[in-house]
Amino acid sequence: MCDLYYTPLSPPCRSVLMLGKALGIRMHLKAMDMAEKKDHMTPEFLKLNPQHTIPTLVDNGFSLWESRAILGYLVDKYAKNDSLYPKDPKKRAVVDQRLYFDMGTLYKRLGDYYFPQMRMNLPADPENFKKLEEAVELLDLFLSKSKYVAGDKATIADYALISTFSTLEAAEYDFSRFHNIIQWYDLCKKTLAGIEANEEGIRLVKERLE
Ligand code: GSH
Repeated sequence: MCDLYYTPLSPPCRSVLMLGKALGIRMHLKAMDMAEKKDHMTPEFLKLNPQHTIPTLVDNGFSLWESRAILGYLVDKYAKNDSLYPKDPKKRAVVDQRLYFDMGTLYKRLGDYYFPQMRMNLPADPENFKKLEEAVELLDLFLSKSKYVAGDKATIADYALISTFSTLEAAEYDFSRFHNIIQWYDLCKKTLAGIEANEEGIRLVKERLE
């Protein structure tokens, strides 16, 4: 049995929730209140994760954080086959590239642009918007070459990027000109197992932004 420390508001947490659902893993969900109660700064939680971030997974005493590392671990340990995280070196390398693109470029730029506006009420920064736009263009380019983000089958990179992208949508980012992304997003909504676990968090994000 795995414990998952999470909040549905957090995109990295939602990718793990979706994958856990897809793989049918029984997870003991431990909701964290970081804003008011600072659950992530308690001595008990810091023992599990000194970096005090969520998601944090604890699998039979083995504690792991960084959502994309958790996604890979869950497939390696619990999936029936390696389809979502191929063992073939080149296929896995492409999945990893997309995961690092999500973490270091797309999600990073989403945060750089939106978080100061959402959390500190600061005005939008046009330079950061340009950088975000460039990252979305790259995602669209990747998707001009394959149905899913790392090939013609869904992988954990789709789980990571769907949670980022659905957050952009919730923030009313206009992606109408990115036709490959629109096709992929529709395809994932129809075919990505466990995607329904994204819904509660997206609803909460939208409520916060109203
Ligand atoms: N790269 C990390 C991942 O993908 O897991 C980011 C995790 C992260 O920053 N999570 C936020 C958090 O735990 C919530 S979205 N913030 C609290 C903190 O950093 O103290």
